[in-house]
Amino acid sequence: MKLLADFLAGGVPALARAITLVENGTERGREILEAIHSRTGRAWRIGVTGPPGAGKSTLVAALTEAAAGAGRSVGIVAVDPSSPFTGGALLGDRIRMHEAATHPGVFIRSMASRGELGGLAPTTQEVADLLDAAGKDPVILETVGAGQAEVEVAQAADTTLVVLSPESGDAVQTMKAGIMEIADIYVLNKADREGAPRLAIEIESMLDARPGEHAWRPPVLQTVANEGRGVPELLDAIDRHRAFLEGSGRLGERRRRRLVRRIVALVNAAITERLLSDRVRVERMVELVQKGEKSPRKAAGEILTELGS
Ligand SMILES: Nc1nc2c(ncn2[C@@H]2O[C@H](COP(=O)(O)OP(=O)(O)O)[C@@H](O)[C@H]2O)c(=O)[nH]1
Ligand SMILES: [Mg+2]
Repeated sequence: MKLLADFLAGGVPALARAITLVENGTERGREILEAIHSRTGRAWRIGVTGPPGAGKSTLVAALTEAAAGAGRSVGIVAVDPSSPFTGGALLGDRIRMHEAATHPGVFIRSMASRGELGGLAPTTQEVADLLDAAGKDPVILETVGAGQAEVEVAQAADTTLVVLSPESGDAVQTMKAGIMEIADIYVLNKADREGAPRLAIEIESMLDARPGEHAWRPPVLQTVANEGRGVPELLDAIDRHRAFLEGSGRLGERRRRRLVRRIVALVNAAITERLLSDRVRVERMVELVQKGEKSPRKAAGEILTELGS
């Protein structure tokens, strides 16, 4: 395939095209994913999540500037309908993103979020695979924090940054269930605004109160993303987290868990798709359940068996 050859030769248009094919769920997209899979796993995947307006996109642009300035080739997947990467933002933000994007080697792709949850689109990890195989490192995944999306981005990342700002409100409120477990690094952005030190103290005390043993204590960093302040320290912290995961053998375990989730999710999606395309089978079972001939669980079990045969 010419496209594949161009992709492997490092062609930027070929990368963009391959991403589109994968996003659209095409057969050629799947072929490309098969062909490049053995080349994935080299990029460090950084997840960036947090409430809207905390400064995630600005921070991603600043991180990209710094990494690209150090000669690295950065890939960005922004899963956010309101992302400045796609437009829909203030002019100043767009300019900043475009500056980040003009570094040679930087590749930015925006993706629509899935449904009202703002969650990661199912193909996000595949797009990250393409960027990884194309030699991008790091690959940064930005998603707007909306419950499930935070957890999903953490599951797709090697290092997860939870970005908060003094405006995100009371830390205790922000730290809703689950988020304490996903942050590898806390970034308190907008440290130029009032309330950042207090937020830092709140998060530190929450970390103190974590039950159980923890080999990694997430650092709590303060940044002013639009001025690049605190960004070198953040890059250092990401490197330290990487060294921790690699040195302790946890990286392999983390990536294995990621694959388990990915494969289970793909199986789920495939089953759902088959069921939706075979409503008659489902309707038949529903009738039997309604007549009291089977329980819903029994019906589900039989459908599964039929699908597998
Ligand atoms: N004062 C201040 N404003 C910032 C900072 N970082 C980002 N902003 C501004 O906050 C707004 C939201 O930033 P954005 O990156 O789009 O947030 P996101 O929704 O989390 O991606 C924009 O107007 C940014 O220019 C910061 O450190 N300090
Ligand atoms: Mg954003």
